[in-house]
Amino acid sequence: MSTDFRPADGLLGHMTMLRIETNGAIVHLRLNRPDKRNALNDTLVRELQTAFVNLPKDARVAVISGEGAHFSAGLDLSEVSEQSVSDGIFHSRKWHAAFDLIQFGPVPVIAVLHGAVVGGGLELAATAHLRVAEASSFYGLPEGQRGIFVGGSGSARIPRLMGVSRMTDMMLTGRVFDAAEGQAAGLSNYLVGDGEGLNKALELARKVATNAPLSNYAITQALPRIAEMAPAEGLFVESLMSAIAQGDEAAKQRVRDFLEKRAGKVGKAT
Ligand code: 1HE
Repeated sequence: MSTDFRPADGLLGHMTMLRIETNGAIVHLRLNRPDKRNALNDTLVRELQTAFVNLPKDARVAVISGEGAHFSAGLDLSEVSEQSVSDGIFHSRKWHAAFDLIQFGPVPVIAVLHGAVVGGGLELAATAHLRVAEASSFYGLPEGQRGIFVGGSGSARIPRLMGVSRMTDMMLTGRVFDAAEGQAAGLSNYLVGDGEGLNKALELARKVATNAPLSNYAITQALPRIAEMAPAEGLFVESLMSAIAQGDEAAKQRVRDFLEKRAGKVGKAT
């Protein structure tokens, strides 16, 4: 991690299971429970929710990674073994609320994956807008073997990455995908060597942070919603979103910059 990052101020600096650091436009949130393989207990899920509600005003991109040898071992099984049915519903709904704030929060989110990306850990990874996987990553959905079901929005988000058929295979048979299989299946956007994930994510974060904030917002908020709509409705929303984005002064300036030869060309370094 670059030394340019410093501990977050205020509330974000006082989490118990999340270590949060900032560097200008980039906020880095680290799941910090390596002794339990970053298993997601109530506190950690609540801290993620609190963090995304309270991101610094100048944040433009968030990066999520895991401390230790694994991204996350998923649901903390010690907290759910004696739950009643209604406890289970409310527990799942808390995850939904927290994870929705990540996917539909104010900034694009990049997840850095390594080691186990399992169960709820994969559900968390699926909330991110981009995923960078290190070679050590492996993906599993052991809910079938544990006698449970996904409860952290995985049934809605994971099939949109890899398809219902692959997810069904993982859940029914306990099939584990390695990093290369995960990349081929659509679970990651970038596959890098071990120890290279954070630098790659930060490189991407710096690029994403240079886009006009309203464009980034349209990409992360409008795009997935339009993809769920019937084409006629989607195209109508698209026309509104594109007009809103174009109308922003930041967009006008960027178009002028290109027309007056001050902006980079596609595929060429600026
Ligand atoms: C845990 C958990 C956990 C580890 N809940 N405590 N998730 C799973 O079924 C995955 C279960 N975990 C594993 O398969 C392995 O731990 C790993 C492959 C991720 C890592 O193996 P390893 O050898 O590095 O670690 P370990 O020795 O298994 O675990 C270290 C400690 O973490 C140990 O505790 P300790 O007190 O004995 O040191 C483990 O008990 C603890 N630990 N994973 C609780 N998940 C909203 S619905 C979502 C549904 C799901 O996520 S289901 C999938 C649950």
